[in-house]
Amino acid sequence: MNIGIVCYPTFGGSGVVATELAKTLAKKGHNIHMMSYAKPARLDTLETGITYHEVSINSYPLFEYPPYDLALATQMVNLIEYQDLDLLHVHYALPHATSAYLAKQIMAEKARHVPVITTLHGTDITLVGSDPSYKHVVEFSIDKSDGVTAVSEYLKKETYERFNIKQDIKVIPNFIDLDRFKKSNKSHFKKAICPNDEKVIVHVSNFRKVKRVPEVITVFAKILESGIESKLLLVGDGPDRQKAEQQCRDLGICEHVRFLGKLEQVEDVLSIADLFLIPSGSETFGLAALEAMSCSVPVISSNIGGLPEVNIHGETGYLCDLDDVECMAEYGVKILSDADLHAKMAANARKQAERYNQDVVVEEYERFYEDVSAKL
Ligand code: GMT
Repeated sequence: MNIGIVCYPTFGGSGVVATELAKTLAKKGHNIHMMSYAKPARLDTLETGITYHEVSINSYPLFEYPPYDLALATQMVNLIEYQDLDLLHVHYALPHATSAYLAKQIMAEKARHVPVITTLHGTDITLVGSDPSYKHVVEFSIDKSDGVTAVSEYLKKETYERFNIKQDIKVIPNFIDLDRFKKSNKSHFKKAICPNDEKVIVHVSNFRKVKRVPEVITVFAKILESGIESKLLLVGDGPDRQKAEQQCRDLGICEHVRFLGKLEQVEDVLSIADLFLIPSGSETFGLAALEAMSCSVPVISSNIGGLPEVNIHGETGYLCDLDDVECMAEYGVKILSDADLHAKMAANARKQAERYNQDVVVEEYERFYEDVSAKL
């Protein structure tokens, strides 16, 4: 098929899911055309079978807010016409599903009917999409898509609760490349970071408020206090980075904490990790947790959103109530001080990740493309 994929170009979340999907579909022989305002972080433009089309906006002095959604709709129309797209698959409803609806209507005027599939990821429903300033348009655009998928059962339920959506929503979970995300020997790296063989605790996120980075540091400080020699590696960057650095200074634990910034090869860091922390205040799936689990790293997370679907309490790690840093620290100490428990949970984590095998999940998307196209 000739497939148009639209996403945000982010290092994590929906941008990564869309890009990995594009790469896998291209390997299977589909022609993929990706659209975004910047090159998606995990996309190599030399990859065969994928063409990246940057959406450029003509900014005119009149525009305080240049209309990206219109430029994107125009790009979609161009690609449907000139690349003969069979289908548009947009990731993150806002504004992608709206631009796709517009492009679809324009093409319908030319008697060309192109199905639109919208994949809901999370904040497009929970934080941003349901905001009164966007809600009507997001609701309409999702409902007008020819196929809608959500990345977890939780997100599906949440979408029906927050919006008046009549469409069926199919849950197709996020997925993982099990060959790339697996524990590999990085002993040189481990030695450099942990000269005294300290335990390694990792957190990966975009450092937005919702990720609770200050809680990660509080939990780590408590684990240190318990006497477990350990290091905290923080991967990613974002609004709460400075606050987190200040907190480390205030607690006097800077020498044990490393801010690694945005990284391409997260699996290298996960390969030396003993524990992964994700205490988020909202999380519809928790792709970062899945990446850790695939590298055989037990996870301690909050018990909200889609996280309990991915991280199984007492098996692949532990779940705690939101903001309960005592609970997270206690479980952290428990896992890190019991080698047998750690080994069991590490093995379970990898086994659980295997349920999200990229090859299997991408086939689900292909079947969904066929079903939706056949109905049109
Ligand atoms: O906040 C983020 O992590 C980014 C956001 C996005 O849409 O890019 O992530 C959402 O989608 C991810 C991929 O499906 C999910 O794994 C995350 O749980 C979800 N984030 C939230 O719900 C906060």
